[in-house]
Amino acid sequence: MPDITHEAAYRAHTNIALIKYWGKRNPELFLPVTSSLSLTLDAFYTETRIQFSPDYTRDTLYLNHKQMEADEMAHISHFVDLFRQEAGVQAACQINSINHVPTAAGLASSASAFAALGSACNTALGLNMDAQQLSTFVRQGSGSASRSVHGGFVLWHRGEGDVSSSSFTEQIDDANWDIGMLVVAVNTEVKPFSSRAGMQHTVETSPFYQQWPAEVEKDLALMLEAIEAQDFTTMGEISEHNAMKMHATMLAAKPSFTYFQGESILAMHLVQKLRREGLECYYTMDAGPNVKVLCRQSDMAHIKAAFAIHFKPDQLIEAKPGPGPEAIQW
Ligand code: 2P0
Repeated sequence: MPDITHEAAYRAHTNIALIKYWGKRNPELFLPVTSSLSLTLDAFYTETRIQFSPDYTRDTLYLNHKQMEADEMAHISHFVDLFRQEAGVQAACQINSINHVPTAAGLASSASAFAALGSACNTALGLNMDAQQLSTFVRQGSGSASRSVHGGFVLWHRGEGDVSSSSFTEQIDDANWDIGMLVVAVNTEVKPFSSRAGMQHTVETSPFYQQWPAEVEKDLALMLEAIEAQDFTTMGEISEHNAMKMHATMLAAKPSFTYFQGESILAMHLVQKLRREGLECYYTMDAGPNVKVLCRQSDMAHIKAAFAIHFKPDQLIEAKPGPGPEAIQW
């Protein structure tokens, strides 16, 4: 690399899985036990700039203007190393990153963070990787981040054995139809069990986990057909069932744990009630207490109004399908 600064800046959006990723077969390479499928959302994103310079003596990262501690930097530097090795460069970097996530949501997302950082590394180091190859690098920052390398509905292939290049993501549909997601932010003081630790604990101790890969395989096949047919009802039913099966594996772990909180259950009951009343919507939950309500964008206003009776305005965030990473001016 010549003796000058190389830099790039990207915006990447978070994604919510409709068929969940829960468990790694190879933790070093972030290779998942199963394939998964997600929807990228417009409402939550990270903007990141990276600058490489021979003048820097070490890697630094400022997240929301606050410098990251040295111990937290190790994983980031290891991630950037993947790109440095590919490009044959050694220069240290400075990273600035801003998370655009409503504060109340508590949805700070490693998915948008690593997708933005990986995209910026790819451009700053002149690697010109296509999205498929980039997803295999981004995956090694955080598994779910590999899905944020595309917009719309995204399929993450589990891949074969320990072959990193076989576990990539692709967009299967741009989701440019009547789809929306209401994020119900359940505030919590409780420090969550990280998803990384939670999934490992589940893989190791939950007797229900043995059934999980077969369930995902069935659900994924049906989900792909439903998306192809733009069959919202089937999509919603499968998403909700898949999410609850994932949470059931956690309840059966030893010791048992759950991300559900009181307001999470309230939100799920509300979805069921709305469905009984003829307003079609479905819930999904991830490694935290927030509930995401999959709905038709055209029903969003009605659904939000029903939730507004029980939740405060800043707890209800409307989202639409979002795009893949975009280069930005910094
Ligand atoms: C998902 N989750 O598919 C699932 C559902 C949470 C529950 O992907 O260890 O932060 O960095 O690969 O990607 C969250 O897991 O875990 C996640 P790592 P990640 O969205």
